[in-house]
Amino acid sequence: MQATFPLNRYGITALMLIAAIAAWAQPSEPPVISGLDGNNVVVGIGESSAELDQGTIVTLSDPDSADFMTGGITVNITLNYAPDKDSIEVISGTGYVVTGSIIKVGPAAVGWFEWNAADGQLAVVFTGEVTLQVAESVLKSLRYNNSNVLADTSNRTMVLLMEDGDGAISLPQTVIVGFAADCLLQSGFEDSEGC
Ligand SMILES: [Ca+2]
Repeated sequence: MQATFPLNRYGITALMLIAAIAAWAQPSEPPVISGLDGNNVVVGIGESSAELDQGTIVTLSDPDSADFMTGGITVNITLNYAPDKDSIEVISGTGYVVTGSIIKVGPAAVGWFEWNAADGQLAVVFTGEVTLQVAESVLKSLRYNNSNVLADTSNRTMVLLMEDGDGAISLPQTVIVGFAADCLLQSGFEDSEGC
């Protein structure tokens, strides 16, 4: 006797329902960021800021998230954070513009960012549809600022995470920011950072 699964009037079997629920519950694959982790960034002499993306240009991929809506990026300064001097911001880039703290694609606001000085954290939140290309441009544009470079030239460590809006988080990307002004403080000192 052949085993049969009960069919309802829509022809949906219990197994089909289980498969559909399993597919729905399948966790998202995390976004993958390349070209950022391990960067050694140097704020030049006479400069007060630097982009976190240096050398190999940062790239972003995600096998299953198309719009990054409700996702975002955080960057935490985890070592030598100077609350009264340090900040990180998003500047305008390819495919989007920043107006104040709002990220716009054309006339549409697709996200915002905020620097939290108490925690030393930049939060970028995507509230609308953000393509892979625009999200990648935002990663490229991230900029560290220092309001008094000579006051504290300790290397800053910062850690970036990206969430894809579907519940998956990238691997942490660590960037070190140093200061060429260190060269001025170390007479005759010369190193690979361009002193
Ligand atoms: Ca994903």
